[in-house]
Amino acid sequence: MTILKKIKLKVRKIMDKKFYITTPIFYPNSNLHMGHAYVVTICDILARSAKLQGKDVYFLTGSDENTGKILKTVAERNQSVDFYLKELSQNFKDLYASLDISYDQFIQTSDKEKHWPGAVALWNKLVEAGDIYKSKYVGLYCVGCETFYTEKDLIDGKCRIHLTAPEQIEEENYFFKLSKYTEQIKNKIQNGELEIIPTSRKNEILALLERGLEDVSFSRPIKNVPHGIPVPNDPEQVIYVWCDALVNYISALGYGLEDDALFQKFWPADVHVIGKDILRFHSAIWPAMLLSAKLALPKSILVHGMINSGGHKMSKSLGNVLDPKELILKYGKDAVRYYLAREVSTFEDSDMTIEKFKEAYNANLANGLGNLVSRIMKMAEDNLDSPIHIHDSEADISLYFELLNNFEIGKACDYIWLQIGVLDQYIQESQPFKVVKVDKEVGQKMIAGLVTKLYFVAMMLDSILPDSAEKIKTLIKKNKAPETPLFIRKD
Ligand code: ME8
Repeated sequence: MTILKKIKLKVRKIMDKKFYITTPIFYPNSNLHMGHAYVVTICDILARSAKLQGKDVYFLTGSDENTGKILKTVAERNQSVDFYLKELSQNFKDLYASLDISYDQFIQTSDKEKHWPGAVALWNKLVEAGDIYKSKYVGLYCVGCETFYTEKDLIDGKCRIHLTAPEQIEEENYFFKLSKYTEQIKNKIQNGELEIIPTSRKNEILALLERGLEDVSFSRPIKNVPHGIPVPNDPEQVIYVWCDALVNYISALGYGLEDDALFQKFWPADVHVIGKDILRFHSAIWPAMLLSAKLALPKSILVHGMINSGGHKMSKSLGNVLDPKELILKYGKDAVRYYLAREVSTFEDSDMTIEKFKEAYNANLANGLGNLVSRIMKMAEDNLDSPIHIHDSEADISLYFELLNNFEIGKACDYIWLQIGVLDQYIQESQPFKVVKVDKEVGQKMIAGLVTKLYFVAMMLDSILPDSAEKIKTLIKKNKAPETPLFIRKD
């Protein structure tokens, strides 16, 4: 790519006044675990940060409901699909509320009014482009992944993710001409029009494109997924759940509906945030669908690292699934947000255990941030005559925002905790609490300076720990020390 083009892409990113960010839409086969809490939390941090930088933000999340795998669960529970989905989506929303997730819309793909017209409209576009044809699919299908596999995708004949043997199926399906778009997608990823972050994931998808893409089966017989979206003009078939799920990113904005103002305003997405497990769907199948329908491609795809627990992938059978709700109850929402933002690597896989969580909580929240707030505000309450008035414009936190604009969430947190360390050290070395006793004016100046810097820390924390940031700002406004520490040490 030429330097000029690179600069143009960067300028496009900075100048754009709108910011559209999405999470994956989750399967509603059980409650969300820590991995799901992770992706919604990092999206929330990026959404809040964009808003604080004056962007018009739209933050989408939701659930992927036209999947065959919930049929087993509802049969076991003797419930209807609708009843089950209602209960589960409410659980999702409760978790979001308990983590202060500032989403704008929770899309459910079972929503016949909101989502189905978009899925049908897009399908019709693929047909119009001549990219849908009927053929026989003979092969393997893993219901857990809702994915068609070949023998070479398996380990010992089993799906790598679910460790079960996929079903052998023989079906007459509609296929999508994915192969036709291989070169175009490769070019767009290579020249940065579709940015895949980090580079290791970009290289992984480029290697896949280099080997070439095969056409994919894009529908299933209705008897397998009776609650799926019917294929237009063929009542025997439903749209393959991944085709329907990916469309959520535009149907939520009104694509296919009369009122598509949100679509006109926010598409293309600035960033789809996903885990590496669904990279191929987002950086090969989704761009191909958009190219076929002559729609703009998302600007970037951020592929985050996965959370393992005790060295293993979280799984119910291993009993190592971490429930975010339990940690929120015991430690508070900001403690969980802190851990996910800073202690989990943004791009690499990380291991999470309760022991690690407690250690980080005590060291960096109870001792680090919490202690600093108590120390500074105690000095301020005891020695300042009135609250300090600070204007947001006095702060220079552009470096912090730059890190977040580059999706470096962990580094952005390190930057804040570096400032916390500097303030701690200053108090220790300069001892303003002693100075103020011998020279009131100089001591007061030092304390006012500390309060101002603490305010800047709170401004940065706005996107990461919104609740704590608000508490710190209120204490500063009232010139009061907290009655109880912001984070109480846990043994
Ligand atoms: O794949 N660590 O839904 P899903 C970190 N419905 N993140 C994790 C994680 C872990 N251990 N486990 C899951 C689906 N995630 C489809 C998506 S999108 C059009 C359709 C996160 O419920 C991660 O972001 O299996 C992963 O990509 C996503 O949850 C998968 O959620």
